[in-house]
Amino acid sequence: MTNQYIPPKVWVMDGENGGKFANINRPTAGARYEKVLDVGTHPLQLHSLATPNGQKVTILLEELLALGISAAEYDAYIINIGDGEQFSSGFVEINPNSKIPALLDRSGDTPIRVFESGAILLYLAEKFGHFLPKDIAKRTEAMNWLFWLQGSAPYLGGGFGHFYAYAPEKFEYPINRFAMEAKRQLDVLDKQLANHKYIAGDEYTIADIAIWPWYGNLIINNGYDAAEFLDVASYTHVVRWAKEIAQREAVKRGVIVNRSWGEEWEQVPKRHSAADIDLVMSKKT
Ligand SMILES: N[C@@H](CCC(=O)N[C@@H](CS)C(=O)NCC(=O)O)C(=O)O
Repeated sequence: MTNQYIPPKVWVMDGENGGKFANINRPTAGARYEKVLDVGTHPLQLHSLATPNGQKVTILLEELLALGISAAEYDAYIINIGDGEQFSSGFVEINPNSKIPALLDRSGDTPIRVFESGAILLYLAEKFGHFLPKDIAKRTEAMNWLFWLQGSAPYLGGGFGHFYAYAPEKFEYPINRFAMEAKRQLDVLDKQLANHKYIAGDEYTIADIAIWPWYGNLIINNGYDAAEFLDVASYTHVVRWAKEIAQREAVKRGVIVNRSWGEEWEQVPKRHSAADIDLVMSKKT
């Protein structure tokens, strides 16, 4: 194996390294410019984008609304991460980590900020009392898989997806390493779903809502253009689960919120009421 790169004693950022997102990446945190976030009329204010991490939250909110929980009404604003909007002072106030999704709950006396998509799912599931079983054993199993997803998805997205789809060149070593890990993860899910209807048992929970946008999208929408490369069709139990969840009305609605790409009928950049989604969905022929 040849290796041309010798790391310097101390790493310094040396211009842009190419690849998608290179223009916004810097080794520092904090706001880069002043801007106050928009505020709508609902207590729940979501600032997000329809990437898998963003879709988790909008799917859960749509599932809650589908149950008739009107207190889950929300205003959703798009944060264009390619334009660096995650670095505005207003966004950094609700998420010092500058990554979507971020939620502000203004229903109480003092607004509560919630960042990290897993924390947001947990917050909303507990606040409204749905999609997280009450039974301690079932609840723990749902939490196991929720935390599994939060720890595993970065290997799929930041590891496999980055090197297979976004890096400026195809490098064999990281693609091999992360393809192996992505397939191992798919096999973990497949073995679990062979014996369970949903990932944490017989109930649809926030664990499914967290995992589906990552591994469901990989299977159903050929995420990273890698369905063939990873032979996703061979994980038959994951395929069964992914297709079943894709049929849920709330999932169909949630995945298009804060989206500004794709077909006209799958783009709801801002959402203030159900009508915003209905209108866009009605454009599908
Ligand atoms: N662990 C975080 C990850 C969030 C995340 O990586 N968000 C990405 C989009 S999917 C982002 O905002 N990236 C912008 C950036 O890195 O500057 C979560 O689950 O909320």
